[in-house]
Amino acid sequence: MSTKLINTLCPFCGVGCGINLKLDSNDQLVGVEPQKNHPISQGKLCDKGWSTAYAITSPKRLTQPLKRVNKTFYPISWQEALSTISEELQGVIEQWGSQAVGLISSARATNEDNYVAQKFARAVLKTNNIDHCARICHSPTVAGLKQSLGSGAMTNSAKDIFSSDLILVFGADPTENHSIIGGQIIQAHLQGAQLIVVDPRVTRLAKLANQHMQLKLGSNIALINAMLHVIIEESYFDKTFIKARCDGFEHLAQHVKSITPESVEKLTGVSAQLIRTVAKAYSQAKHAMIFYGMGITQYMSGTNNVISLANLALTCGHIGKAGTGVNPLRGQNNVQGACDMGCLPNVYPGYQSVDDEKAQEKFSQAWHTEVVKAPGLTSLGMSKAALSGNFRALLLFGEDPAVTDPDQNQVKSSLKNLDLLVVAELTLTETAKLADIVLPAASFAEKEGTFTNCERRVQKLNQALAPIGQAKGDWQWLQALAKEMGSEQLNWSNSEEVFNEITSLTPQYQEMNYQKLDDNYGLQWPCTNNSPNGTAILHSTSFPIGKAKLIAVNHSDIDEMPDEDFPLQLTTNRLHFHYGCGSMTRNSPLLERETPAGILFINPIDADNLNISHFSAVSVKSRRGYLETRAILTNDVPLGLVSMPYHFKEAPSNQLTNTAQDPVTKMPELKACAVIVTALAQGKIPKTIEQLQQES
Ligand SMILES: Nc1nc2c(c(=O)[nH]1)N[C@H]1C(S)=C(S)[C@@H](COP(=O)(O)OP(=O)(O)OC[C@H]3O[C@@H](n4cnc5c(=O)[nH]c(N)nc54)[C@H](O)[C@@H]3O)O[C@H]1N2
Ligand SMILES: Nc1nc2c(c(=O)[nH]1)N[C@H]1C(S)=C(S)[C@@H](COP(=O)(O)OP(=O)(O)OC[C@H]3O[C@@H](n4cnc5c(=O)[nH]c(N)nc54)[C@H](O)[C@@H]3O)O[C@H]1N2
Ligand code: SF4
Ligand SMILES: [Mo]
Repeated sequence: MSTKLINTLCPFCGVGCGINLKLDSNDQLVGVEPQKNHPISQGKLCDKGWSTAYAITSPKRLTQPLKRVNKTFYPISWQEALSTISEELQGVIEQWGSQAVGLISSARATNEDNYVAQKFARAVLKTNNIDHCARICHSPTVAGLKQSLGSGAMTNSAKDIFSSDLILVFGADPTENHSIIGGQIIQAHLQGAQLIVVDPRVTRLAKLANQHMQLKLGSNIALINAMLHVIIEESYFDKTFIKARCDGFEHLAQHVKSITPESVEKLTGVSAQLIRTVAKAYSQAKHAMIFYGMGITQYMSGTNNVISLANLALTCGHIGKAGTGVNPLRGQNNVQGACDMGCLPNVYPGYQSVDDEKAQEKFSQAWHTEVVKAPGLTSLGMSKAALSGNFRALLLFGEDPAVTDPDQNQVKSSLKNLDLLVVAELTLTETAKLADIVLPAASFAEKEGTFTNCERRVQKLNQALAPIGQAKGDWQWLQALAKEMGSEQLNWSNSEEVFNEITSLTPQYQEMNYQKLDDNYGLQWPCTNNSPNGTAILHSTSFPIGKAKLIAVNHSDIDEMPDEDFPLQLTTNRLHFHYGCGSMTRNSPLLERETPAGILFINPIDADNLNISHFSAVSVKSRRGYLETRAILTNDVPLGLVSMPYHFKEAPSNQLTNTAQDPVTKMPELKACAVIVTALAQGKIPKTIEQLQQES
């Protein structure tokens, strides 16, 4: 049987591995394999990558538009779907104004889809109410690194792992979540690089590391300030680099003068001696590279946590060279791109501020229409305004906030309160079940476009299959909707034309085109007149803001500490075998057999005190919600801390999580809240959230 291979990209995480989709002679998908020469994945894929076909060919795929009447969905034509949406949207805008409508786009969809989404919001709906999951992911990175370095992206490339002498993994679990990079970190460590892990849990890398700083939840700034104290006191800092390239050193030095390692031992749970050892090792390494993730960003102190890590790297001069840098492991396959495309309420494509007059003029001219001047609402801002009735209609594609946003009961109430909810999806997710109109979306295998990975590499996605049933690509249905609303704003005949408009307006993408991307396994931005072949390492000679800023920041407590009623701390994390809301990975029987649908990790001593045995049913309750699940006893979580993945709609950890937010970015504190865990009767099967809510 002859097979055809289509070069394309893995649709899951931000590593951006190259996959080939294998088609038989009837153009049916028969398998997936890694791309041999791909610059990052180099012939490898993780379990999710190998399992992508299950998500594309799942019998659960939506194949035609649906309209909900009470609890039942009826198939309708595209024409009926588009005219219904158009009428309702225009009705809401007439009555409530454009600030009452908005759009949530998708870090899983292409740059072209995201560019068109924000243009639809800004040029057709006339609102800056556009956001996506970066809000609850790396928005503190975008805000924090922008202040410190002038650019909120990974400063280096994945390949730098192999030119680093010391790798500091701070609040990230890459063997689970960025598995190919995680594997490369292990390989570099085996070849001699020191590995240091800072994490409250004993992750797989923590088990292999030279040092594991097992800090208490949310004590990052105190720990980093104490490291800075040692680095400055012992003169380990890079005087030449600081003098030439940084502002604010004197103030920072003064700020950390009294923050000795001893003074933060109790707060951080890390011994002063270990803080001193790691401060010396990091600062004295020739090339040291920081990787960080959600353990830094998903806190009320998220933006300051990021600034604090930038302080650490800058003070030691570990930036702008091979094997160094501050590297946020961007999560979703195209979250870097969705941010680059301006799917954020305060910036146009290329991070050009919506309140900057020059940028307003540039986009008004390019789009032949007046743009709104005030920044829009964030995703959680839209939910909040929906609850109070000030926000009435939401278009959403490729996100499942009913499972992935904090405080599930509140999210569902706010979605139910809308006059119009439209969801474009691959399958009927928990959020789609609440929609008035559901649109069938084409999957990554069924479209052409680009994704931007965590190392700023813009890569080409090639279409392997025709869209299933009547499914449409996201920018294509947005274009059809704009036409239905009488707008001629979105006029392109293919994805390449959209990309060319992107490059004309996004300075970082200026010199890119499809041919060049195809020829080079993608290009890393900035790709400009000065760097037509892209840029592997940022800030090598200067920062976009001139000198980098050292900004003194203080520890602040997490919002909800354990107390008598809720005596344990809950943190949430990820499992290697499942992804996000699980709507794609859970179609794979191979991935699905790996874990039960919902788990709680608990320390054996806590479990013993609560009469909980391995795999038994437990209830978990917070101030916001209640769920039942199974306990897994493990020393990987310390005493007093329990942890849950957020992938399972049957036992969604976001029933429990807190919406307390970072004041700068509105990032909710997804990594810490207080809960009470109770053993359920022996032999009992945990009830799903649906069963529990039907009963109540
Ligand atoms: N398999 C899989 N891979 C994924 C995803 C998935 O759902 N499944 N999602 C993708 C997405 S969207 C993202 S954003 C990335 C996220 O990737 P990661 O950032 O690795 O995500 P998490 O596992 O949520 O959190 C990372 C670590 O932070 C630790 N942590 C918690 N609190 C603190 C703290 O106060 N300080 C420190 N230093 N550490 C702390 C946790 O114990 C955890 O090990 O993964 C991407 N990759
Ligand atoms: N408690 C807790 N909650 C968390 C986190 C945590 O650590 N703890 N992490 C947060 C983070 S970092 C993130 S990024 C969010 C992620 O939250 P979401 O973005 O809601 O999660 P995903 O599962 O990636 O959802 C993407 C959806 O897009 C659909 N999809 C895929 N491709 C396409 C496409 O091309 N078009 C369309 N229309 N749909 C498509 C998939 O079917 C899937 O249902 O979750 C957040 N929630
Ligand atoms: S590491 Fe990420 S991009 Fe690579 S195969 Fe796994 S999920 Fe896909
Ligand atoms: Mo994320």
